Amino acid sequence: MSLRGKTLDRRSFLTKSAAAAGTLALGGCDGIPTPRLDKIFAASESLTRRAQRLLLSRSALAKEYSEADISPQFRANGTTEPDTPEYRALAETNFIEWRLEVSGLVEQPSQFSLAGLRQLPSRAQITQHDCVEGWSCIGKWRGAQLSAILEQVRLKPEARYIVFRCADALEATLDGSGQYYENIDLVDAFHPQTILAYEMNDKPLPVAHGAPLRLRVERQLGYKMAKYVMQIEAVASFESIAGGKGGYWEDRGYEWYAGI
Ligand SMILES: Nc1nc2c(c(=O)[nH]1)N[C@H]1C(S)=C(S)[C@@H](COP(=O)(O)O)O[C@H]1N2
Ligand SMILES: [Mo]
Repeated sequence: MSLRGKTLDRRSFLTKSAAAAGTLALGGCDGIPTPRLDKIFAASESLTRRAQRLLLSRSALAKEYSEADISPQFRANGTTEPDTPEYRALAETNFIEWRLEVSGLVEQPSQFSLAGLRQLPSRAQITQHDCVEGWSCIGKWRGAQLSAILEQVRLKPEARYIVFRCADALEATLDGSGQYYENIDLVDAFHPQTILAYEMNDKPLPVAHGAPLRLRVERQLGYKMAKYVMQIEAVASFESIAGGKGGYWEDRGYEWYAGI
């Protein structure tokens, strides 16, 4: 599918330009640097060229590996077992009752069972997962292409981001802002390697890795890859969601565009 007409959030390529210009160091858990936007604007004449290059690079495929490269042990990180009664009940019955809810700026809000997702166009890919904490593992993922889901529910023209809401909270808060969530723009949403994975290494996705469904967005760091996805929402802006920065870790200082 063509990327023409898909909106690209300006922040994302400013951040990328900053990274390309070497003004942005990769953030760890603390002390996340902010890109020097003033310097980037000063270099605005080269922005168009950079933007074009970035769009091209963002439609490129992430490197794929062979079966022999698959890590014997794939580390699990963050939540490894959501502890709500709702999630436990779903897991106990093998997620038969689980439904992915797709809502927001779509013509046809829908619910998908796992069996329903398995009928959509799928993709399998062996990729390297890089966590911002400094470890990497190679795994094989199979799942429904997010583009197929979005084509089925039909995005409204105002939709610019796809938000993923997860079953787990990493931090106990009264207002729900400790709930894990993420979002990506439409360039990533329609990228062929962006899948909602229900299998890992040819087996049903284990609970530790996000059962029954987790996002794979292979051009970015691990924290973008929401596990335990319960709900997908198409939005025009993510400013009013939780801390307003686009995801659980973004609200705590990480970059919204975590390109690798
Ligand atoms: N729902 C949810 N998704 C999540 C996390 C989490 O804690 N909760 N952790 C993120 C981080 S930081 C990483 S590195 C990967 C880890 O995926 P893995 O457990 O399959 O290695 O999941 C990401 N997605
Ligand atoms: Mo991570």
